[in-house]
Amino acid sequence: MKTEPIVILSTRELDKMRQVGRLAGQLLQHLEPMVKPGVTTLQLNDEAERWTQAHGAKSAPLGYKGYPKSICTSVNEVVCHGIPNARQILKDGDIINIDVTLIVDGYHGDTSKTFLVGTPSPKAQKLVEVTEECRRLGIAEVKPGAKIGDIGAAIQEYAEAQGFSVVRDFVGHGISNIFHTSPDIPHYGTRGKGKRLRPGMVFTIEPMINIGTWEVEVLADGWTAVTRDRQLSAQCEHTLAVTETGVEILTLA
Ligand code: EYL
Ligand code: CO
Repeated sequence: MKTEPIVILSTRELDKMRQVGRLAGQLLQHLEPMVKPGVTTLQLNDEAERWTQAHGAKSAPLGYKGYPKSICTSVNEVVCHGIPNARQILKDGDIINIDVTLIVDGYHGDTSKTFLVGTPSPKAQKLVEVTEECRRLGIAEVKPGAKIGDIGAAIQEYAEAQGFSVVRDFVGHGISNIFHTSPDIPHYGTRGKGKRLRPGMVFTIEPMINIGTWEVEVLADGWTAVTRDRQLSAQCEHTLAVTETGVEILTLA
């Protein structure tokens, strides 16, 4: 539970968040054509690191709490924080979330998307579509005066109506010149509960949606989170700012 105050960003800080956010979105777009059967998750990592440096940015995950790589690559039953690996070769039918966070001028842009490798099962494709719709519905709740609980409620209602479950153990987070700060943004919850949204707040919405149980476990490496039933999980993420009238998505390419 984070206890820092929720920061309201200045116009100048928001401009830096726009710059780094767009660059993070562009990195995801750059990696997309590489996501094909036969590529390793380490190749995706190394291209992300090369591109990031070539654009004058830094990878935020690298060295964060000892995390060993530049991006997270979460395949199939991996919920989040999968670690890129030279022996992990993508195959037809996999789904893979690529999660990137860049730093430019001290500010962070955090975004992720789940990609289809070849042709996954119809159920897997539906999971990915529902996860993207969950993010869209969560973002649609963001406006001054709304409550943090409105976001999670919208996501949870839709995910569960589609027969899927919402991960509880990982949440969206405030982000600015700090990678993870207040407020927490749960992807489940109750309308009308939680803190009120105000213009200048910046945070991520990053629902993790599972086919089976919402319960996760962390593998012995200390990072990789997997579904307890080893069924598929998908995720997508944007960094957002609350504006005077609604919301601005900062991590569009
Ligand atoms: C590092 C540290 C355990 C990331 C995100 C990399 C992972 C597992 C300890 C959140 C939290 C990325 O991108 C993220 N959220 O959208 N930790 C992260 N790590 C890490
Ligand atoms: Co992220």
